[in-house]
Amino acid sequence: EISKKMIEVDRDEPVSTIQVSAHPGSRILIVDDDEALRSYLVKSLQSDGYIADGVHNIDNAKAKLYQNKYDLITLDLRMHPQSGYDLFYFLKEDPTLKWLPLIVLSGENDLQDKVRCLQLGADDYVTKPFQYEELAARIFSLLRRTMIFSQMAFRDPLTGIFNRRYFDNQMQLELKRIERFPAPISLAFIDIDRFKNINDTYGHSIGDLVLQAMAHTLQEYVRSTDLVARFGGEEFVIIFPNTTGQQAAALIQAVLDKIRRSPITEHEGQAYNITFSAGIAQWQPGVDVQKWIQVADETMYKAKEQGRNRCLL
Ligand code: GH3
Ligand code: MG
Ligand code: MG
Ligand code: MG
Repeated sequence: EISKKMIEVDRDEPVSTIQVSAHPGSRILIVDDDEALRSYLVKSLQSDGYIADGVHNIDNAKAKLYQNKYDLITLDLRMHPQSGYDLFYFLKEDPTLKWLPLIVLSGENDLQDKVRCLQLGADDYVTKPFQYEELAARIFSLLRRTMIFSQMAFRDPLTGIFNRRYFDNQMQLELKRIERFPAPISLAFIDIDRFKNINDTYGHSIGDLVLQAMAHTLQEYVRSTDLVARFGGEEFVIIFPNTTGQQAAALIQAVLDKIRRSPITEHEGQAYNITFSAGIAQWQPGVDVQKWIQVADETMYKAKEQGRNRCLL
């Protein structure tokens, strides 16, 4: 979430007291071989509300990037004996890290480096020495731009939940994570029953309200670590990390029980009821993303065939 407190600058205020609010909880990786600078940045960013990690070489940076999901990275170009460019190329070649917001910190105010970095996909370039306030402000601004962009690119405009594109990305990332840290993970594929009837009977805009309410209800039931996305028209998917198929099925069954009991939404005094059919698939070793989705989808179709209004594992 974007912090509402924006930068308040009084013209007569000394620079050291300018308040730049952080995007609380954003995770930042500082890659710099200068120990003093690195720990100063980590400490300052942490006290501004960020989660900040510092590493002194490229191998440690790669390890960190696989362990955690970062929102931004600052990269020192001159690291001995390595060149920051090596990590730069690595980031740009990995599809899951390619768009990670990147600020280059360089010891040299070198025109060629600046142009090269920005052309290769750096989002910003700061020359050492710099004031912490300037870097903090650039980090703030870059995170804000990234958040606005990802809201547009990865959210479904009707329901506000994640879209298919984000879901596909996350599925890839989750499988990568599972390879390193094995744990159960499950997927739910949910399709509203006879949704066409809702549109045909009450109109498309009531259909839209139902979809919004459905997204809201799913979101309400899952944990914050679960990911709800709109897969297509009246189809929703949920990724359940650290969850067995049985556990995911129990949760979806609870949602189904709830919407059987009470209307999904009300509008101008009229209540609307729906049911859905769901298929759950726990991931199995050797199964790729496409196959995993296919298994959940086929299970959902079985639920339809068996009379709808049910959840199958
Ligand atoms: P089943 O139980 O077999 O799933 O039947 P169904 O009617 O739900 O399935 P079908 O796939 O035939 O119909 C889905 C309908 O969802 C058709 C389409 O018009 C409607 N739909 C898709 N996206 C939207 C949307 O954004 N808003 C509204 N109101 N309707 C949508
Ligand atoms: Mg250096
Ligand atoms: Mg459908
Ligand atoms: Mg349907």
